[in-house]
Amino acid sequence: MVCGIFAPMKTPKRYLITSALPYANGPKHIGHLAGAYLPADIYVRYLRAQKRDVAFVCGSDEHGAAITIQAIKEKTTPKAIVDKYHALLESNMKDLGISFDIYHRTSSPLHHETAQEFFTLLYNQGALDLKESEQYFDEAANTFLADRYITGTCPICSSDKAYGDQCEKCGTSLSPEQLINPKSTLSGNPPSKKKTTHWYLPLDKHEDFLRQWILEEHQNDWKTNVLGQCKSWIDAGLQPRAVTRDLEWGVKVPLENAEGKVLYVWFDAPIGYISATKQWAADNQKDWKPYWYDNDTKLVHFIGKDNIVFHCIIFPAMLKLHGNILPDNVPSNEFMNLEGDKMSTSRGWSIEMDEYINDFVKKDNGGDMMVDALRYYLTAIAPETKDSEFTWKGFQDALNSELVAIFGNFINRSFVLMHKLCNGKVPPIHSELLDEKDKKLIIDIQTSKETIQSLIENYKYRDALFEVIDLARKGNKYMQEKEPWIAAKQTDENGVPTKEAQQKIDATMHCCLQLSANLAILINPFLPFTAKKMCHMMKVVDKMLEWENAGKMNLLSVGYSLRAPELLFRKIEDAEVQEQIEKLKIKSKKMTEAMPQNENQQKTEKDVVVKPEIQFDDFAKIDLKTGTIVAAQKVEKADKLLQLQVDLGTEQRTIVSGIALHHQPENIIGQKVVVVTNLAPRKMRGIESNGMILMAEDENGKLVFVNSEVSNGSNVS
Ligand code: B3M
Ligand code: ZN
Repeated sequence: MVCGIFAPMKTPKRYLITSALPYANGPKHIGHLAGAYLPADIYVRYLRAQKRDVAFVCGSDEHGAAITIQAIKEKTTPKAIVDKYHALLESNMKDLGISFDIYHRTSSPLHHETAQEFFTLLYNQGALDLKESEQYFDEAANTFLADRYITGTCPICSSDKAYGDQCEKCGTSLSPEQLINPKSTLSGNPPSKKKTTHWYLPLDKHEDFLRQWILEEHQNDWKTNVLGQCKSWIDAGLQPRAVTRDLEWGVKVPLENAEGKVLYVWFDAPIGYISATKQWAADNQKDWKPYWYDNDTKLVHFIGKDNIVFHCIIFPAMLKLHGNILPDNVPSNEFMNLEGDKMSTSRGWSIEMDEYINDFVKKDNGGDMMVDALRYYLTAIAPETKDSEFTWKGFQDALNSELVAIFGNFINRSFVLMHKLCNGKVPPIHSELLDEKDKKLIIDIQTSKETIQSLIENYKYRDALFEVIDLARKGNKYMQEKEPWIAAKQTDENGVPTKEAQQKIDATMHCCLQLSANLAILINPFLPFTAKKMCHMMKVVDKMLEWENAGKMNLLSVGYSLRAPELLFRKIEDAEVQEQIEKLKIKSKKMTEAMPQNENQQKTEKDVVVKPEIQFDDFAKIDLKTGTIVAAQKVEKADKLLQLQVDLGTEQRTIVSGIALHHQPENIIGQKVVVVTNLAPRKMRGIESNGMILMAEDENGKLVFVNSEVSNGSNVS
């Protein structure tokens, strides 16, 4: 039985699975793990168990301002930074069971070569445009200020910590020009402007292809959050993107007249997937090319939601120009919060992978079992469709009442009873003696296998994991109903169970043990260390974990003696929960206190919107009238502006409004609006704006119209 909602898929010849390359600028927290690494690892472990040809590649992203700014902070060189954090990230991922086939790095010569070759091919095709523009410049530091070298206030959410490439609070991608009150990260000074030339990828020329490929071809198989973000980007009109920067640290632009220029980090980083594949292939005597050129390769990028535009729009446009295959899917997760607040390494409100490893895995009562405990909880609360929240209490509950009480309990009881009632051996079963309960259990195992398979192939790991737990729950119920300990009391004159009673016990325990073996196979992609331990208890080799074995009822041979049960999981005590919460509070207090003054003043939603009190007279000065938008068009060279003609009943006004990122001109003709009509005229991009329309910000940060169903020119008071 296949889970009804999904159509069966054709099996591709090979898979190339990537996880976002983390910046090697510091430790990464468990929110990152839950977003881009753990789901990919589950998928890959499943594919390997299916004996599919799969390469799982990742590595450190070692370029860009993220690295050089950290080097300034730590008073060292960018090279020292990437060496230090690359080693840390590589070892953390390994400790947490993330089974990359290769964890590469973008500072490697092979990567530089690969990225330069990529750029050159596009350049030679004429696919890149050279343009001169004025860019922000820091006179004191004598350097151009792109991306994270410039900060300011976000035009969308008003956070005063937005970077020149992105606002981390609301996730909006920005250009330095959009920042309000920009200042240099290096000197803290307001920047000046200076002319420079750069190469641009004209995304606007690829808009039709991207719209067709994403919004039509993938409208049914990509996640809604991914499609939604892509749609708003495409609808807002794609703009040319500079793919080079004036910086020292990075991949040098491979052209003669390009002194002091490097590739933009978001141009070279995704090419890191290709260089990693090349290195992996070289290390394993394989040919890398089919993984990037053969259409029968399924390429899947696992990422967090702040990376969507790069993986769904920019990189695919690059891949297409370069002649590569395109991703089949980009399953992006939302964010995982922590104890009621956004996770943030810099504010200390986080659980770093490294911290968890030290506090739980490398402790006496820890080990791999605590890796699986974390993998369990992170999958159970995975932010697959919306932001989710990690709490230490939730971790404790999930562990104690699901993993220990359901899964661990079933395996433990099966092994204990088998030793007690069946001499420590797999007992025989007579098929003619199977009752309805036995038969139902056998069907349940098969059904679960198919459901889990279908869910995993459709990137629904939470539900897949719950299905495994549910099967263990069915096992507990089965054992409880069959009560082999009662049959054991039907004894003959020597005190041993009667033949009939023993046959009943044997049938029940046989089914429980075969279910245990099945559970090992089904849990393996999620909790690989647990599956391995179960194999050890059953004295079977890891080969048993191959997916095709799931659903079988002869995995353990009759008469085979099994080991005593081992401890699969341990409970989390209340004191541990308290300790972690305290630790989090202390860490965050320490780190926010150490921050420069203006950075640690966390704004609440209210701080952003509440303005000082005004008197009625102040309000009465504002002339508000209703109107209708009768014409709308984009303002040239201004991403955010629309030029509107608004009918106010007695007159028409030209109003320039910053809503272009939120509304298409053709969709707002006829829209009723409220207008501030006595605002002094203001010139924007050469157009005089005579008034302002009022907009409201919805919960997603989108600007929506304040509706007014009255005739034009009515006073608003
Ligand atoms: N390093 C951004 C990030 O860590 C970036 C991802 C690159 S994936 C090619 O969110
Ligand atoms: Zn913002």
